[in-house]
Amino acid sequence: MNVQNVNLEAVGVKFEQFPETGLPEVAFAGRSNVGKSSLINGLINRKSYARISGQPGKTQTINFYNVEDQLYFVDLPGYGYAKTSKANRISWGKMIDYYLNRRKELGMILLLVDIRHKPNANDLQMMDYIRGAGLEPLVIATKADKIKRSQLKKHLNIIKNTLKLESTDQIVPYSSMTKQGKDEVWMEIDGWLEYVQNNANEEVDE
Ligand SMILES: Nc1nc2c(ncn2[C@@H]2O[C@H](COP(=O)(O)OP(=O)(O)OP(=O)(O)O)[C@@H](O)[C@H]2O)c(=O)[nH]1
Ligand SMILES: [Mg+2]
Repeated sequence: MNVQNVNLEAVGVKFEQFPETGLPEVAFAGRSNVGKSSLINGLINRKSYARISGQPGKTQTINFYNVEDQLYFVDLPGYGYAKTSKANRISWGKMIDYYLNRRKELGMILLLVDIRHKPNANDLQMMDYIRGAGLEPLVIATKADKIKRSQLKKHLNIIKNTLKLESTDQIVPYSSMTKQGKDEVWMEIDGWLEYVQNNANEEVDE
């Protein structure tokens, strides 16, 4: 999709605050600082529409971005931020649980992991939450500019094995610096969106 128009339309921490949109949603999940907001900015051709910061734990609400009135990108708050309070962790869990399990619009989820590191217990738990909600994520290995090309395969395999992905599941290496992987991510989103839109039309026809 060639994106020109994007709007941050709603920010929510509670189920009642999630907007009623009727449009399909792609959610972005991953550890604090992994690059969720940067990926969103890359996909929508903006430098800093979704807030980015050197401070982990920047995005603490669920942010809904209307993309071309076709779909929403949903920036989920990151997890695994050590300095967060216990109360914060509990409310994070509640919010994510609500979102993943009750949000009818949610159709596709991107799970971001840092290409340099083996996914940790928090990532595995997120994977369980996602699969528990009946979804299989598209895994994005972020900060691909930080490793040598010759190391790429090795890193992707570690991620694949740790997250127990099927051999047919693909991982997309992405860099917000070089925009490597951007077209591939859009191809996946566009393919899914087309499928969702066709199915919606069929239901109306019947
Ligand atoms: N080198 C490099 N740095 C990146 C990349 N993506 C993000 N960063 C940097 O990593 C830091 C965190 O990026 P964010 O996009 O804010 O991460 P986030 O996942 O939204 O973080 P939270 O909102 O805290 O959950 C920033 O300093 C970014 O500039 C990348 O692909 N390559
Ligand atoms: Mg963020």
